[in-house]
Amino acid sequence: MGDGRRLPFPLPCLLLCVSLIAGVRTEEAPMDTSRLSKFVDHLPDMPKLHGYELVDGVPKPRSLVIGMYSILWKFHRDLPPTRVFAYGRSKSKATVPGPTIESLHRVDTFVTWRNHLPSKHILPWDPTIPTAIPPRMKGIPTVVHLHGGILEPQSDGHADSWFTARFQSRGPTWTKKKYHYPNNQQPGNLWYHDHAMGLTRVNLLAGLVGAYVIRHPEVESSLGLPSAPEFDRTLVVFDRSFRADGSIYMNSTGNNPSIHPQWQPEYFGDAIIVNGKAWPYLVVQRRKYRFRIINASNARFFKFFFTNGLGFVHVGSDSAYLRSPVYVNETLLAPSEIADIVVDFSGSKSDEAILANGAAYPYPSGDPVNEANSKVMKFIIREERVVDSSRVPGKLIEYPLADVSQATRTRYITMYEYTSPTDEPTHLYINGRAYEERVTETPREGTTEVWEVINLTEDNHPLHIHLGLLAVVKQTEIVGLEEFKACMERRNNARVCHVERHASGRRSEAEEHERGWKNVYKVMPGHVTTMLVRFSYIHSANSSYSFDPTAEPGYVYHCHILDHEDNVMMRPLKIIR
Ligand SMILES: *[C@@H]1O[C@H](CO)[C@@H](O)[C@H](O)[C@H]1NC(C)=O
Ligand SMILES: *[C@@H]1O[C@H](CO)[C@@H](O)[C@H](O)[C@H]1NC(C)=O
Ligand SMILES: *[C@@H]1O[C@H](CO)[C@@H](O)[C@H](O)[C@H]1NC(C)=O
Ligand SMILES: *[C@@H]1O[C@H](CO)[C@@H](O)[C@H](O)[C@H]1NC(C)=O
Ligand SMILES: *[C@@H]1O[C@H](CO)[C@@H](O)[C@H](O)[C@H]1NC(C)=O
Ligand SMILES: [Cu+2]
Repeated sequence: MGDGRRLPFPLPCLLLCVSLIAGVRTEEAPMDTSRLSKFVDHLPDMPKLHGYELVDGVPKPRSLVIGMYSILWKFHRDLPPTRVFAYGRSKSKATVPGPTIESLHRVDTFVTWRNHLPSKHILPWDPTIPTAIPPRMKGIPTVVHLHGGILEPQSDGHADSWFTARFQSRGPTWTKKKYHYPNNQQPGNLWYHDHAMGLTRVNLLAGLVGAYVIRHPEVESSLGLPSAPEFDRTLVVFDRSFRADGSIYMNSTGNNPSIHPQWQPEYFGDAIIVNGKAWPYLVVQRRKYRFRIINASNARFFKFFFTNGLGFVHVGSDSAYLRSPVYVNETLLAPSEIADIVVDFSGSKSDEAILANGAAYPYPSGDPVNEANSKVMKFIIREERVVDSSRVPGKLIEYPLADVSQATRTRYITMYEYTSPTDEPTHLYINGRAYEERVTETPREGTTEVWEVINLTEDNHPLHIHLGLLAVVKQTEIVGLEEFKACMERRNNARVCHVERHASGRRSEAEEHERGWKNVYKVMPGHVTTMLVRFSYIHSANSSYSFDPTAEPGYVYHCHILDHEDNVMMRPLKIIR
């Protein structure tokens, strides 16, 4: 930003904060994970928890208690057990990722999330970015966000609604223990993960992630997609680095250590983990499978493809079914995005298919993939033919897109990255504003707005909006980028800087499978991305939510590269009526 608007750096780091960087061994290098054999561990299925109860065959609401525990987890046959933080119904049942919660449309699920974590973190963190720090540093702040959930603010897992073990310390906006998930939105794939202020990246790295599916049998069964549990699988994918003793490696030195002793702009791990195992394998039949792939990496993008040429079919995005299936040979998944795909192994010419990754990191301009992170998992395809009565129908489910002309207003959302004199990123802000500054995005319930998202950084930032759903209209290259950027850095006002004149370059279409309503969209650098943002359900014409969306503490929207979100590419979002 220009001089007039230079934002205060967070607290200078005194000696104290060095001692706060908790429980951390100092710089030992990560091990070379490429030494680990690939495809030796069988792909686990995470435990399933039903978010409903059947009473005389009728589904009824259910209350669950899910804890967060410090446990040891085997990520690979040849790696010693790793200390992780894991979700589960009890310590002995806790897993990484956590149990998959299966809920039914219109049947309430209640979850009391309990923190049983010790007082010291297993990973380094950074007290100089805005961070939840409990009194006397006792306990690890956590709060659970259901990503993709359309639900009340009190249950949304607001970053400042954190709590420590036994709810001893609570963040400033903490309201209640038992979260309410009404599940009265469109069927689809969600995931839950930690969202504590300034700790999201490390709490997820430690293992606090899990899948959540909302099913709507009346609507979905007629589609005929693979649906038996054996053929409808959730894959939670993330990347991690390890030390030779099995512990998770995260660099404890920041890229600007005199400003932020630990924070780095992007975490990348070299081992690719699927459902808690590094490069696992799965034996499959020669038939169709549905895979709901959740990218739970901090910063790694994945470009998935099969080495034996098998294609796949997108049937859903990260929030909803697509209107019709989209056939592709590769797909790019940003952090926190979800791909809902069908793979038909019956046409495979070989008896093995390796799911591979070809995305540079950081994406799109970083290092090419290497031997280790270019492979994800292996499918071993049985030889014998089987009868497969599932299908991919020509039409899936259509949720109408609003027309831009019906939008009630336009907002400009600009992404800025700030650097130190050594040109290393120090922090990132949306609209040049710190998270604590007063709320500026106050959409009205039931409306659809146009958000013009302007990326002035060099990275692709996956934008995620709590409560709302977004649909990309167009992406327009900025012409005269340097002039526009210089103006924005001085004035921080897109209209004053003539955004319409600059947003006149080449237009690129959203990928076909990303044209519907979504939760996350990858915002291209140097472009203005025009999106519709809708604050109502998409499967019903009712413009009111079933809860009060105006309640405290409100919502947030943010970049879903967790290292950016933590420092602090996140802003409050307050719904009005
Ligand atoms: C950790 O980060 C620091 C600062 O960016 C860097 O100098 C160092 O090489 C990193 N360590 C490893 C093992 O990558
Ligand atoms: C996928 O690859 C196959 C074989 O290379 C090709 O025939 C097909 O057209 C490709 N499909 C798409 C959607 O690109
Ligand atoms: C996974 O999500 C992370 C963070 O949102 C993102 O940086 C990464 O590119 C994503 N990877 C894939 C394969 O989508
Ligand atoms: C964001 O914009 C910058 C320039 O303003 C560009 O260099 C960068 O590539 C953009 N990021 C993405 C993901 O398009
Ligand atoms: C819309 O939803 C609200 C909240 O659930 C409900 O009170 C209202 O009756 C609904 N309106 C219609 C027309 O269904
Ligand atoms: Cu970002």
